[in-house]
Amino acid sequence: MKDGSFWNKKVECLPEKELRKLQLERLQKIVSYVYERVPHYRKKFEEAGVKPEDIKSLEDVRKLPFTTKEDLFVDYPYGLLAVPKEEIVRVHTSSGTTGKPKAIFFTKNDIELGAELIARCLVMTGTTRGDVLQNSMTYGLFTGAFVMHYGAEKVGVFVVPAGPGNTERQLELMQLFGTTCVHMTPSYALYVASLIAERGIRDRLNLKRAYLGAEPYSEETRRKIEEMLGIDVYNCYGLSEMGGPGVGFECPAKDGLHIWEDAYLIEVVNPQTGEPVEDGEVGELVITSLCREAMPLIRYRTRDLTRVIPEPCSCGRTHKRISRMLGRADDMFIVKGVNIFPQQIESVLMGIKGVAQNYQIVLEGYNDFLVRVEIEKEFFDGRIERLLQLKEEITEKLRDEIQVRPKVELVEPGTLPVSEGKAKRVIDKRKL
Ligand code: DLL
Repeated sequence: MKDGSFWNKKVECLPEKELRKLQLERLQKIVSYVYERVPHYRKKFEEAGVKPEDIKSLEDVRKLPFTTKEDLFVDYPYGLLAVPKEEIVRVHTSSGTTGKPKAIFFTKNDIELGAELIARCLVMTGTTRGDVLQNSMTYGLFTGAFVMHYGAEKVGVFVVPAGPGNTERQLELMQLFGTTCVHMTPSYALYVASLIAERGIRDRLNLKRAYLGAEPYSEETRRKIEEMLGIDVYNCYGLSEMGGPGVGFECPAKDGLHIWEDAYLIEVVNPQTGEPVEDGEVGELVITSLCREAMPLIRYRTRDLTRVIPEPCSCGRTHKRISRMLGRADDMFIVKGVNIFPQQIESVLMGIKGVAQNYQIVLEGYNDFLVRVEIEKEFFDGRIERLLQLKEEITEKLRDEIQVRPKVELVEPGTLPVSEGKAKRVIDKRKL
Protein backbone atom coordinates (compact mmCIF):
# COMPACT_ATOMS: atom_id res chain seq x y z
CA MET A 1 0.00 0.00 0.00
CA LYS A 2 1.25 3.46 -0.83
CA ASP A 3 1.32 6.19 1.77
CA GLY A 4 -1.91 8.03 2.06
CA SER A 5 -2.32 10.97 4.35
CA PHE A 6 -5.19 12.51 6.18
CA TRP A 7 -7.26 15.65 5.80
CA ASN A 8 -9.06 15.15 9.10
CA LYS A 9 -7.30 12.31 10.88
CA LYS A 10 -9.28 12.64 14.08
CA VAL A 11 -12.59 12.01 12.35
CA GLU A 12 -11.29 9.61 9.72
CA CYS A 13 -9.77 7.35 12.39
CA LEU A 14 -12.35 7.90 15.11
CA PRO A 15 -12.50 4.76 17.26
CA GLU A 16 -15.45 2.59 16.29
CA LYS A 17 -17.31 3.15 19.55
CA GLU A 18 -17.10 6.92 19.31
CA LEU A 19 -18.10 6.80 15.66
CA ARG A 20 -21.26 4.85 16.50
CA LYS A 21 -22.02 7.25 19.35
CA LEU A 22 -21.65 10.21 17.02
CA GLN A 23 -23.86 8.53 14.43
CA LEU A 24 -26.59 7.86 16.98
CA GLU A 25 -26.57 11.46 18.19
CA ARG A 26 -26.77 12.70 14.63
CA LEU A 27 -29.45 10.20 13.67
CA GLN A 28 -31.65 11.24 16.58
CA LYS A 29 -31.14 14.88 15.70
CA ILE A 30 -31.89 14.50 11.99
CA VAL A 31 -34.98 12.37 12.60
CA SER A 32 -36.45 15.04 14.90
CA TYR A 33 -35.40 17.71 12.43
CA VAL A 34 -37.28 16.23 9.47
CA TYR A 35 -40.24 15.26 11.67
CA GLU A 36 -40.63 18.88 12.73
CA ARG A 37 -39.87 20.51 9.42
CA VAL A 38 -41.09 18.26 6.62
CA PRO A 39 -44.84 17.45 6.62
CA HIS A 40 -44.29 14.53 4.27
CA TYR A 41 -41.85 12.90 6.70
CA ARG A 42 -44.12 13.56 9.67
CA LYS A 43 -46.97 11.90 7.81
CA LYS A 44 -44.86 8.89 6.86
CA PHE A 45 -43.53 8.46 10.39
CA GLU A 46 -47.05 8.71 11.81
CA GLU A 47 -48.31 6.12 9.34
CA ALA A 48 -45.49 3.82 10.46
CA GLY A 49 -46.34 4.53 14.11
CA VAL A 50 -42.90 5.85 14.94
CA LYS A 51 -41.84 9.01 16.77
CA PRO A 52 -38.37 10.57 16.92
CA GLU A 53 -38.03 9.56 20.58
CA ASP A 54 -38.34 5.89 19.56
CA ILE A 55 -34.84 6.05 18.11
CA LYS A 56 -32.73 4.88 21.02
CA SER A 57 -30.09 2.87 19.20
CA LEU A 58 -28.66 2.77 15.68
CA GLU A 59 -30.65 -0.43 15.01
CA ASP A 60 -33.82 1.54 15.72
CA VAL A 61 -33.33 3.20 12.35
CA ARG A 62 -35.17 0.13 11.03
CA LYS A 63 -38.35 1.34 12.67
CA LEU A 64 -38.38 4.27 10.24
CA PRO A 65 -39.99 3.95 6.83
CA PHE A 66 -37.81 3.91 3.72
CA THR A 67 -37.61 6.94 1.46
CA THR A 68 -37.80 6.10 -2.22
CA LYS A 69 -37.37 8.01 -5.44
CA GLU A 70 -41.16 8.44 -5.55
CA ASP A 71 -41.04 10.47 -2.31
CA LEU A 72 -38.88 13.04 -4.11
CA PHE A 73 -41.82 13.77 -6.39
CA VAL A 74 -44.39 14.47 -3.69
CA ASP A 75 -45.25 18.19 -3.84
CA TYR A 76 -42.45 18.45 -6.36
CA PRO A 77 -39.99 20.11 -6.30
CA TYR A 78 -40.03 21.40 -2.70
CA GLY A 79 -41.92 18.58 -0.95
CA LEU A 80 -38.93 17.35 1.06
CA LEU A 81 -37.33 20.73 1.67
CA ALA A 82 -36.48 21.15 5.36
CA VAL A 83 -35.39 24.81 5.33
CA PRO A 84 -37.00 28.09 4.24
CA LYS A 85 -36.42 28.68 0.52
CA GLU A 86 -34.14 31.62 1.30
CA GLU A 87 -31.63 29.18 2.77
CA ILE A 88 -31.20 27.40 -0.55
CA VAL A 89 -28.04 28.44 -2.36
CA ARG A 90 -28.03 25.81 -5.10
CA VAL A 91 -29.99 23.08 -6.81
CA HIS A 92 -28.65 20.04 -8.60
CA THR A 93 -30.78 17.63 -10.55
CA SER A 94 -30.46 14.07 -11.62
CA SER A 95 -32.46 12.75 -14.49
CA GLY A 96 -33.89 9.32 -14.16
CA THR A 97 -34.67 7.23 -17.18
CA THR A 98 -38.07 8.84 -17.56
CA GLY A 99 -39.95 11.97 -16.60
CA LYS A 100 -39.02 14.82 -14.32
CA PRO A 101 -35.54 15.15 -12.85
CA LYS A 102 -34.99 14.73 -9.11
CA ALA A 103 -34.31 18.18 -7.63
CA ILE A 104 -31.82 18.25 -4.77
CA PHE A 105 -31.28 21.44 -2.80
CA PHE A 106 -28.23 22.65 -0.96
CA THR A 107 -27.72 25.21 1.80
CA LYS A 108 -24.36 26.91 2.33
CA ASN A 109 -23.53 24.28 4.94
CA ASP A 110 -24.45 21.49 2.55
CA ILE A 111 -22.00 22.88 0.00
CA GLU A 112 -19.35 23.09 2.70
CA LEU A 113 -20.07 19.52 3.81
CA GLY A 114 -19.60 18.20 0.26
CA ALA A 115 -16.30 20.07 -0.02
CA GLU A 116 -15.08 18.74 3.34
CA LEU A 117 -15.83 15.13 2.39
CA ILE A 118 -14.16 15.47 -1.01
CA ALA A 119 -11.14 17.07 0.67
CA ARG A 120 -10.75 13.91 2.76
CA CYS A 121 -11.04 11.76 -0.37
CA LEU A 122 -8.42 13.67 -2.32
CA VAL A 123 -5.86 13.90 0.45
CA MET A 124 -6.42 10.23 1.33
CA THR A 125 -5.34 9.28 -2.19
CA GLY A 126 -2.32 11.59 -2.22
CA THR A 127 -3.74 14.64 -3.98
CA THR A 128 -2.87 17.91 -2.31
CA ARG A 129 -1.52 21.43 -2.88
CA GLY A 130 0.67 21.43 -5.97
CA ASP A 131 -1.49 18.90 -7.76
CA VAL A 132 -3.43 19.85 -10.86
CA LEU A 133 -6.90 18.31 -11.13
CA GLN A 134 -8.56 18.31 -14.52
CA ASN A 135 -12.24 18.08 -13.78
CA SER A 136 -13.83 16.51 -16.83
CA MET A 137 -17.26 15.87 -15.37
CA THR A 138 -20.17 17.98 -16.58
CA TYR A 139 -20.51 21.38 -14.88
CA GLY A 140 -24.14 22.23 -14.54
CA LEU A 141 -27.16 20.62 -13.02
CA PHE A 142 -25.22 17.37 -12.54
CA THR A 143 -23.51 17.26 -9.12
CA GLY A 144 -20.35 15.56 -10.40
CA ALA A 145 -18.17 18.50 -11.31
CA PHE A 146 -19.13 21.21 -8.81
CA VAL A 147 -18.83 19.12 -5.68
CA MET A 148 -15.41 17.82 -6.70
CA HIS A 149 -14.37 21.33 -7.72
CA TYR A 150 -15.21 22.85 -4.33
CA GLY A 151 -13.52 20.02 -2.46
CA ALA A 152 -10.36 20.30 -4.52
CA GLU A 153 -10.18 24.06 -4.05
CA LYS A 154 -10.64 23.60 -0.32
CA VAL A 155 -7.51 21.46 -0.27
CA GLY A 156 -5.65 24.04 -2.35
CA VAL A 157 -5.46 21.92 -5.48
CA PHE A 158 -5.15 23.75 -8.81
CA VAL A 159 -8.38 22.92 -10.66
CA VAL A 160 -8.75 22.95 -14.43
CA PRO A 161 -12.54 23.09 -14.92
CA ALA A 162 -12.42 21.39 -18.30
CA GLY A 163 -15.85 19.78 -18.32
CA PRO A 164 -16.36 16.71 -20.48
CA GLY A 165 -15.81 16.14 -24.18
CA ASN A 166 -13.66 17.78 -26.82
CA THR A 167 -11.02 15.19 -26.14
CA GLU A 168 -8.35 16.91 -28.25
CA ARG A 169 -8.65 19.88 -25.97
CA GLN A 170 -8.54 17.68 -22.89
CA LEU A 171 -5.19 16.35 -24.07
CA GLU A 172 -3.92 19.85 -24.80
CA LEU A 173 -4.94 21.05 -21.34
CA MET A 174 -3.23 18.07 -19.74
CA GLN A 175 0.01 19.00 -21.46
CA LEU A 176 -0.32 22.73 -20.95
CA PHE A 177 -0.94 22.66 -17.20
CA GLY A 178 0.79 19.40 -16.32
CA THR A 179 -2.43 17.78 -15.10
CA THR A 180 -1.67 15.26 -12.35
CA CYS A 181 -5.19 13.93 -11.76
CA VAL A 182 -8.40 13.66 -13.70
CA HIS A 183 -12.00 13.28 -12.63
CA MET A 184 -14.29 11.68 -15.20
CA THR A 185 -16.51 8.70 -15.85
CA PRO A 186 -14.78 5.36 -16.40
CA SER A 187 -16.33 4.98 -19.85
CA TYR A 188 -14.90 8.33 -20.92
CA ALA A 189 -11.56 7.50 -19.28
CA LEU A 190 -11.32 4.39 -21.46
CA TYR A 191 -11.78 6.54 -24.53
CA VAL A 192 -9.30 9.19 -23.39
CA ALA A 193 -6.78 6.46 -22.58
CA SER A 194 -7.19 4.93 -26.02
CA LEU A 195 -6.56 8.29 -27.64
CA ILE A 196 -3.46 8.89 -25.53
CA ALA A 197 -2.17 5.45 -26.58
CA GLU A 198 -2.96 6.14 -30.24
CA ARG A 199 -1.07 9.46 -30.16
CA GLY A 200 1.79 7.96 -28.17
CA ILE A 201 1.81 10.95 -25.82
CA ARG A 202 1.66 9.17 -22.50
CA ASP A 203 5.21 10.15 -21.60
CA ARG A 204 4.52 13.80 -22.29
CA LEU A 205 1.82 13.80 -19.61
CA ASN A 206 2.23 14.13 -15.88
CA LEU A 207 -0.80 12.03 -14.93
CA LYS A 208 -0.68 10.16 -11.64
CA ARG A 209 -4.24 9.49 -10.59
CA ALA A 210 -7.77 9.27 -11.93
CA TYR A 211 -10.95 9.57 -9.92
CA LEU A 212 -13.58 7.63 -11.77
CA GLY A 213 -17.20 7.29 -10.85
CA ALA A 214 -20.82 8.21 -11.58
CA GLU A 215 -21.42 4.81 -13.17
CA PRO A 216 -20.58 1.21 -12.35
CA TYR A 217 -17.37 -0.32 -13.65
CA SER A 218 -15.41 -3.46 -12.97
CA GLU A 219 -12.05 -4.20 -11.44
CA GLU A 220 -10.89 -5.25 -14.93
CA THR A 221 -11.74 -1.82 -16.29
CA ARG A 222 -9.81 -0.17 -13.48
CA ARG A 223 -6.80 -2.36 -14.24
CA LYS A 224 -7.02 -1.68 -17.94
CA ILE A 225 -7.07 2.10 -17.47
CA GLU A 226 -4.27 1.93 -14.90
CA GLU A 227 -2.11 -0.06 -17.30
CA MET A 228 -2.88 2.05 -20.33
CA LEU A 229 -2.03 5.28 -18.53
CA GLY A 230 0.45 4.11 -15.90
CA ILE A 231 -1.59 5.72 -13.10
CA ASP A 232 -3.65 4.85 -10.04
CA VAL A 233 -7.42 4.77 -10.50
CA TYR A 234 -9.67 5.40 -7.50
CA ASN A 235 -13.34 4.63 -7.42
CA CYS A 236 -15.62 7.46 -6.35
CA TYR A 237 -19.26 6.78 -5.52
CA GLY A 238 -22.09 9.16 -4.83
CA LEU A 239 -25.55 10.23 -5.81
CA SER A 240 -27.25 13.58 -6.12
CA GLU A 241 -29.74 12.72 -3.40
CA MET A 242 -26.86 12.48 -0.91
CA GLY A 243 -25.06 15.57 -2.17
CA GLY A 244 -23.14 14.09 -5.11
CA PRO A 245 -19.72 12.43 -5.37
CA GLY A 246 -17.64 11.56 -2.31
CA VAL A 247 -20.19 9.52 -0.35
CA GLY A 248 -17.90 6.53 -0.80
CA PHE A 249 -14.29 6.65 -1.95
CA GLU A 250 -11.37 4.28 -2.22
CA CYS A 251 -8.25 4.76 -0.13
CA PRO A 252 -4.79 3.69 -1.35
CA ALA A 253 -5.56 0.09 -0.30
CA LYS A 254 -8.02 0.07 -3.26
CA ASP A 255 -10.04 -2.58 -1.56
CA GLY A 256 -13.52 -1.17 -1.23
CA LEU A 257 -14.92 2.31 -0.78
CA HIS A 258 -14.97 3.99 2.62
CA ILE A 259 -18.31 5.54 3.43
CA TRP A 260 -17.92 8.70 5.50
CA GLU A 261 -19.97 7.44 8.39
CA ASP A 262 -19.99 10.64 10.38
CA ALA A 263 -22.12 12.03 7.53
CA TYR A 264 -23.97 8.93 6.30
CA LEU A 265 -25.57 5.98 8.02
CA ILE A 266 -25.67 2.98 5.73
CA GLU A 267 -27.65 -0.23 5.68
CA VAL A 268 -27.63 -3.04 3.13
CA VAL A 269 -31.01 -4.67 2.61
CA ASN A 270 -32.59 -7.35 0.52
CA PRO A 271 -33.96 -5.36 -2.46
CA GLN A 272 -37.15 -7.39 -2.54
CA THR A 273 -38.04 -7.60 1.15
CA GLY A 274 -36.24 -4.55 2.57
CA GLU A 275 -34.91 -6.77 5.37
CA PRO A 276 -31.27 -6.28 6.40
CA VAL A 277 -28.73 -8.75 4.97
CA GLU A 278 -25.69 -9.99 6.90
CA ASP A 279 -22.45 -8.03 6.65
CA GLY A 280 -20.63 -9.31 3.59
CA GLU A 281 -23.80 -10.26 1.73
CA VAL A 282 -24.90 -8.40 -1.37
CA GLY A 283 -27.97 -6.21 -1.16
CA GLU A 284 -29.32 -2.75 -1.87
CA LEU A 285 -27.53 0.17 -0.26
CA VAL A 286 -29.80 2.33 1.89
CA ILE A 287 -28.44 5.65 3.10
CA THR A 288 -29.51 8.17 5.70
CA SER A 289 -27.83 11.54 5.42
CA LEU A 290 -26.92 12.60 8.94
CA CYS A 291 -25.72 16.15 8.31
CA ARG A 292 -27.44 17.53 5.23
CA GLU A 293 -29.63 20.54 6.00
CA ALA A 294 -31.71 21.49 2.98
CA MET A 295 -33.04 18.08 2.19
CA PRO A 296 -31.92 15.29 4.49
CA LEU A 297 -33.11 11.87 3.38
CA ILE A 298 -33.95 9.09 5.80
CA ARG A 299 -33.30 5.48 4.76
CA TYR A 300 -33.06 6.32 1.08
CA ARG A 301 -33.26 3.32 -1.23
CA THR A 302 -30.40 3.88 -3.67
CA ARG A 303 -31.18 0.81 -5.86
CA ASP A 304 -27.38 0.27 -5.95
CA LEU A 305 -26.18 -3.21 -5.13
CA THR A 306 -23.11 -3.71 -2.96
CA ARG A 307 -21.93 -5.43 0.21
CA VAL A 308 -20.26 -4.29 3.40
CA ILE A 309 -16.63 -5.36 3.76
CA PRO A 310 -16.55 -6.24 7.46
CA GLU A 311 -12.76 -6.42 7.95
CA PRO A 312 -10.91 -3.31 9.17
CA CYS A 313 -8.96 -1.48 6.48
CA SER A 314 -5.17 -1.45 6.37
CA CYS A 315 -5.22 2.34 5.90
CA GLY A 316 -6.29 2.86 9.50
CA ARG A 317 -9.57 4.59 8.73
CA THR A 318 -12.41 3.26 10.83
CA HIS A 319 -15.20 4.19 8.44
CA LYS A 320 -16.93 1.14 6.96
CA ARG A 321 -16.11 -0.03 3.48
CA ILE A 322 -18.44 -1.29 0.79
CA SER A 323 -17.48 -3.20 -2.33
CA ARG A 324 -17.56 -1.47 -5.70
CA MET A 325 -21.14 -1.35 -6.93
CA LEU A 326 -22.18 -4.59 -8.54
CA GLY A 327 -24.77 -2.69 -10.54
CA ARG A 328 -28.11 -1.02 -10.09
CA ALA A 329 -31.08 -3.19 -9.31
CA ASP A 330 -32.80 -1.34 -12.20
CA ASP A 331 -30.07 -2.23 -14.72
CA MET A 332 -30.51 -5.96 -14.40
CA PHE A 333 -32.03 -7.64 -17.44
CA ILE A 334 -33.34 -11.13 -17.87
CA VAL A 335 -32.55 -13.38 -20.82
CA LYS A 336 -33.74 -16.99 -20.90
CA GLY A 337 -34.81 -16.51 -17.32
CA VAL A 338 -31.28 -15.64 -16.17
CA ASN A 339 -30.60 -12.39 -14.30
CA ILE A 340 -27.74 -10.51 -15.91
CA PHE A 341 -25.99 -7.29 -14.92
CA PRO A 342 -24.22 -5.26 -17.62
CA GLN A 343 -21.21 -5.11 -15.34
CA GLN A 344 -20.71 -8.87 -15.50
CA ILE A 345 -20.32 -8.50 -19.24
CA GLU A 346 -17.97 -5.55 -18.88
CA SER A 347 -15.82 -7.42 -16.43
CA VAL A 348 -15.39 -10.37 -18.83
CA LEU A 349 -14.72 -8.17 -21.86
CA MET A 350 -12.16 -5.93 -20.20
CA GLY A 351 -10.16 -8.96 -19.09
CA ILE A 352 -9.73 -10.27 -22.64
CA LYS A 353 -6.63 -9.38 -24.62
CA GLY A 354 -7.54 -7.84 -27.96
CA VAL A 355 -10.73 -6.19 -26.71
CA ALA A 356 -10.57 -2.41 -27.10
CA GLN A 357 -12.42 0.17 -25.01
CA ASN A 358 -16.04 0.16 -26.05
CA TYR A 359 -18.93 -2.25 -26.15
CA GLN A 360 -22.71 -2.28 -26.39
CA ILE A 361 -25.35 -4.74 -25.27
CA VAL A 362 -28.44 -5.05 -27.45
CA LEU A 363 -31.44 -6.84 -26.01
CA GLU A 364 -33.18 -8.24 -29.04
CA GLY A 365 -35.73 -10.53 -27.46
CA TYR A 366 -36.39 -12.38 -24.26
CA ASN A 367 -34.28 -15.33 -25.34
CA ASP A 368 -31.27 -13.76 -26.95
CA PHE A 369 -29.08 -10.73 -26.88
CA LEU A 370 -26.17 -9.33 -28.78
CA VAL A 371 -22.86 -8.01 -27.49
CA ARG A 372 -21.06 -5.65 -29.88
CA VAL A 373 -17.41 -5.29 -29.00
CA GLU A 374 -14.74 -2.99 -30.34
CA ILE A 375 -11.55 -4.90 -31.04
CA GLU A 376 -7.98 -3.60 -31.35
CA LYS A 377 -7.20 -2.34 -34.85
CA GLU A 378 -4.48 -4.94 -35.47
CA PHE A 379 -7.11 -7.70 -35.56
CA PHE A 380 -8.57 -6.28 -38.75
CA ASP A 381 -5.55 -7.18 -40.90
CA GLY A 382 -7.37 -9.73 -43.02
CA ARG A 383 -6.51 -12.78 -40.91
CA ILE A 384 -10.05 -14.06 -40.48
CA GLU A 385 -8.94 -17.10 -38.49
CA ARG A 386 -7.61 -14.93 -35.68
CA LEU A 387 -10.76 -12.84 -35.56
CA LEU A 388 -12.96 -15.91 -35.40
CA GLN A 389 -10.84 -17.31 -32.61
CA LEU A 390 -11.20 -14.12 -30.61
CA LYS A 391 -14.93 -14.09 -31.22
CA GLU A 392 -15.18 -17.65 -29.95
CA GLU A 393 -13.10 -16.82 -26.87
CA ILE A 394 -15.34 -13.86 -26.03
CA THR A 395 -18.52 -15.87 -26.54
CA GLU A 396 -17.31 -18.75 -24.40
CA LYS A 397 -16.03 -16.55 -21.57
CA LEU A 398 -19.32 -14.65 -21.51
CA ARG A 399 -21.26 -17.89 -21.47
CA ASP A 400 -19.16 -19.15 -18.55
CA GLU A 401 -19.89 -16.01 -16.59
CA ILE A 402 -23.58 -15.52 -17.30
CA GLN A 403 -24.73 -19.01 -18.28
CA VAL A 404 -26.33 -17.74 -21.47
CA ARG A 405 -24.58 -17.78 -24.84
CA PRO A 406 -24.87 -14.32 -26.38
CA LYS A 407 -24.43 -13.41 -30.03
CA VAL A 408 -21.13 -11.56 -30.37
CA GLU A 409 -20.27 -9.05 -33.07
CA LEU A 410 -16.73 -7.71 -33.39
CA VAL A 411 -16.38 -4.18 -34.70
CA GLU A 412 -13.49 -1.83 -35.40
CA PRO A 413 -12.43 0.77 -32.82
CA GLY A 414 -14.44 3.97 -33.18
CA THR A 415 -17.58 2.22 -34.44
CA LEU A 416 -19.69 2.53 -31.29
CA PRO A 417 -20.86 5.86 -29.87
CA VAL A 418 -18.38 7.46 -27.46
CA SER A 419 -19.77 8.56 -24.14
CA GLU A 420 -18.40 11.63 -22.43
CA GLY A 421 -20.51 11.23 -19.31
CA LYS A 422 -22.47 8.25 -18.12
CA ALA A 423 -22.37 5.60 -20.83
CA LYS A 424 -25.51 4.02 -22.21
CA ARG A 425 -24.40 0.43 -22.61
CA VAL A 426 -27.69 -1.37 -22.99
CA ILE A 427 -30.05 -0.85 -25.91
CA ASP A 428 -33.32 -2.53 -25.10
CA LYS A 429 -35.06 -3.14 -28.41
CA ARG A 430 -37.80 -4.99 -26.58
CA LYS A 431 -39.01 -1.69 -25.21
CA LEU A 432 -38.59 0.40 -28.36
O1 DLL B 1 -23.39 10.27 -10.42
C1 DLL B 1 -22.70 11.53 -8.48
C2 DLL B 1 -21.28 11.27 -8.83
C3 DLL B 1 -20.61 12.16 -9.64
C4 DLL B 1 -20.60 10.19 -8.33
C5 DLL B 1 -19.30 11.97 -9.94
C6 DLL B 1 -19.28 9.98 -8.63
C7 DLL B 1 -18.61 10.86 -9.43
P1 DLL B 1 -26.26 10.85 -9.96
O2 DLL B 1 -26.23 11.42 -11.31
O3 DLL B 1 -27.40 11.20 -9.07
O4 DLL B 1 -24.99 11.27 -9.15
O5 DLL B 1 -26.18 9.27 -10.12
C8 DLL B 1 -26.10 8.46 -8.98
O6 DLL B 1 -24.88 6.79 -10.25
O7 DLL B 1 -27.01 5.81 -7.57
C9 DLL B 1 -25.18 4.89 -8.91
O8 DLL B 1 -26.17 4.10 -9.54
C10 DLL B 1 -24.30 5.52 -9.98
N1 DLL B 1 -22.94 5.69 -9.48
C11 DLL B 1 -22.35 6.80 -9.05
N2 DLL B 1 -21.06 6.56 -8.71
C12 DLL B 1 -20.83 5.25 -8.95
C13 DLL B 1 -19.71 4.37 -8.80
C14 DLL B 1 -23.70 10.94 -9.46
N3 DLL B 1 -18.52 4.79 -8.39
C15 DLL B 1 -26.01 7.01 -9.41
N4 DLL B 1 -19.89 3.07 -9.11
C16 DLL B 1 -25.80 6.09 -8.24
C17 DLL B 1 -21.09 2.61 -9.53
C18 DLL B 1 -22.04 4.69 -9.42
N5 DLL B 1 -22.16 3.38 -9.71
